Amino acid sequence: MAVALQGIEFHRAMSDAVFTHCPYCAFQCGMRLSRSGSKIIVEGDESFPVNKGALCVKGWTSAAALEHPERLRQPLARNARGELVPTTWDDALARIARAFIDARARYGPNAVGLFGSGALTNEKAYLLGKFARVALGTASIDYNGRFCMSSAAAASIKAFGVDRGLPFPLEEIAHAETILLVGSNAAETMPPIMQYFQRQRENGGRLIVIDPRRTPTAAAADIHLQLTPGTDAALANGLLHLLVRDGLIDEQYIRERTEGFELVRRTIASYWPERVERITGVPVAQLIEAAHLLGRAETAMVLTARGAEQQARGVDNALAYINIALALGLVGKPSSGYGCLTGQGNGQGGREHGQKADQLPGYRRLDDPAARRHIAAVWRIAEDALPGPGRSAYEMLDGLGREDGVRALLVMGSNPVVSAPNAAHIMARFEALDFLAVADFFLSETAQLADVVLPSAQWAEEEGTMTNLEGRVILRRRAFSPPEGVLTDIEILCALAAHLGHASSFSFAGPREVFDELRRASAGGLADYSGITYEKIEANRGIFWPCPAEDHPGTPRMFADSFPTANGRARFHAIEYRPPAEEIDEEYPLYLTTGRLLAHYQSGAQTRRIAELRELVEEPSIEIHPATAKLYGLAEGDRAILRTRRGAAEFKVRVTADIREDTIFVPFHWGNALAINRLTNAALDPISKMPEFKVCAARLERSSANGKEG
Ligand SMILES: Nc1nc2c(c(=O)[nH]1)N[C@H]1C(S)=C(S)[C@@H](COP(=O)(O)OP(=O)(O)OC[C@H]3O[C@@H](n4cnc5c(=O)[nH]c(N)nc54)[C@H](O)[C@@H]3O)O[C@H]1N2
Ligand SMILES: Nc1nc2c(c(=O)[nH]1)N[C@H]1C(S)=C(S)[C@@H](COP(=O)(O)OP(=O)(O)OC[C@H]3O[C@@H](n4cnc5c(=O)[nH]c(N)nc54)[C@H](O)[C@@H]3O)O[C@H]1N2
Ligand code: SF4
Ligand SMILES: [Mo]
Repeated sequence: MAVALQGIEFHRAMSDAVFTHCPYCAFQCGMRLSRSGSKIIVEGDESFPVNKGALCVKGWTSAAALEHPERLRQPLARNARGELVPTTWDDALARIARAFIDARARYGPNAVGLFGSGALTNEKAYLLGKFARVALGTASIDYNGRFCMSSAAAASIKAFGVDRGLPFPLEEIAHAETILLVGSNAAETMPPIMQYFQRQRENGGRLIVIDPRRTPTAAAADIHLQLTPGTDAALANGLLHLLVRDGLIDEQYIRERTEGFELVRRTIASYWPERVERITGVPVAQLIEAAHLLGRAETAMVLTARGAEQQARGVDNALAYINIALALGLVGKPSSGYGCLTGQGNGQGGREHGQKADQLPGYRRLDDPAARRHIAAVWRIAEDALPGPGRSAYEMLDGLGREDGVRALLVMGSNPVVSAPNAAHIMARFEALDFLAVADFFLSETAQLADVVLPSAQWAEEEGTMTNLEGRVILRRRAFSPPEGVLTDIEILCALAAHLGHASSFSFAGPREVFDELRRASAGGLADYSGITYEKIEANRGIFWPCPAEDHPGTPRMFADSFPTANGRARFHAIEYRPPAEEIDEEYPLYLTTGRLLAHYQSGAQTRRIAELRELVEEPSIEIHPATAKLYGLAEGDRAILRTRRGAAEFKVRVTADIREDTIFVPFHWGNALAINRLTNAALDPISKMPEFKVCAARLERSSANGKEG
């Protein structure tokens, strides 16, 4: 596949090269870093079994961030004139500690908040959760993974009792006869994964992609179901309806390994193909073809990503697709099953070790008395000193500066004024804070609002473990020292804890010591890391959790015999299709969907600063179908104003027949006036609290700027 192979070149191995992993996505490609003169050389690591040497353009250019001129090299604090100016670490940390103590004294412990990230190593995510509960005693902690994996995670826990994105190694993709890939543009969001789909095809397998756009991923598929945004539950129910109708489900598996199918059978009975075509726009013939490819395969997989999950019914959507995998008896069978493709570098580990509002390490629940006892003992505090569950990410951000909300906040590893939905509103909430501190490598849009900015060490400058999209715990090694004046996030948290009078609970020499405590804290939990050591990771190129003992090899594939539910069975959930939170109408007649481009990462705080990536894509465009463009009198390169009920923004127009006529797409990698999140809808899923990034109602207007250009 061209996209997957683009940019792959192998360099001669340097003897002093350090093997580490890419700073960006959950694929966590293995790479080698070395220095040649003043240049840092990045090479793909052919020996790492996941990417096998391949890197995407973001990985190839990642070292440019390390010595970037805009990199933060000393702490900043606001002076009397309101400007951010350099200061000492001692002053910066003392200011944060003072602001936290003040907010707590005035408004109570929950007025101090932490916002973490799926970009943080396991050690940092763990330490941030401990810092909230032990050093601050606050319930107010959550993280950007709420905007990312929370719907699929909640669905997996409901259905299987545990959430490990892929409960099987990636390698099995190559051996699945049919794969249903839902709302994933993997060819751009994790290009090296395409080698597995390519091998699957060489083995005679078939790929079905569900996406409102004909993406490079959809173009690589045998069947592309180009659904109306927001209609996944109807489409999934419709496929299951056909599988039942045509006798393709696995009755024995359903009987022996699952519960709750009868209600699902009754629910999907009314999703006959013509009705599903009406709702989703996918022709009946295609529905039948896809259902038969899935149902008649010996081995098959259902994989979901953000397209179906980032919706106000994202959990329902994931559950509706899981129903298909269970009804076909796929879950637990080799080269088969359900999985979701995790997004952020440590999206998986980041949701396991306690930076979530409702969670303790080891994927434990904060409201579970046994979990509280276990963790309180590891942290050597009284059980009732542990706060209860707090608010989810968007709810916390929405409450910033309010009476009962967070008044003093530390953000570590996220840029929410660009990446949160309804971002203009969120920007105003940030401005209403009494105090904001941000730890980052760069002065991100969020850091620009801060009272204190802390310069953090980057990925290649510190050690730490990451858990990739397969649940494989890997080791990022340190290749270089951080620039002078820069501290690691772990050093920052420990120093800040000392300023708050909690030095003894945060006296870690480094990440290894934090990991040792994380192992003990996770012991006996669902995500059990207690048997994993740095040495074992190095010897095996990663260890899959759960790994409950040092002589345990780890768990590459799960669910072969049972599920970690009360009775060992997987659970079906009857799902009714419901329209998106905001439907299109005369005033706002188009669906706006948002997502990613190959060359940029997330809020763009890192990749917009890299010249090669900026050259690939300088600014965002609106993707519009030619028929729609004509309707609005727009041509390629014109500027158009895009308006939703939240606001308006002006973008360049990209005309493409690869998108549905009723849908437009804008990437979210830019800030300020170009931040598409100023327009998105913050309707939240009732269970996962995931915002509806993937669908809202919009309208287009010609920009007056076009007139000038004639
Ligand atoms: N280049 C790049 N790679 C990345 C990232 C990045 O920012 N840039 N971020 C990483 C992260 S954190 C994540 S979470 C992943 C995300 O990886 P993906 O989920 O692959 O990425 P998205 O572009 O958000 O969304 C995928 C697709 O969903 C489609 N879609 C929109 N609406 C719907 C719908 O209603 N139903 C369905 N079925 N599909 C719909 C979009 O058209 C889009 O092609 O990527 C990771 N990798
Ligand atoms: N419209 C729309 N919005 C979306 C999405 C969408 O599809 N559409 N997707 C959502 C998803 S899936 C996600 S994951 C979020 C991501 O959104 P964000 O959380 O904003 O993601 P990043 O841009 O990765 O922000 C990371 C910030 O932390 C810094 N950073 C990175 N690593 C570290 C570290 O180790 N330590 C410290 N201290 N700083 C670090 C980076 O420089 C950057 O400024 O966006 C969400 N927003
Ligand atoms: S961004 Fe993801 S796919 Fe690209 S090199 Fe990094 S880890 Fe690999
Ligand atoms: Mo994400």
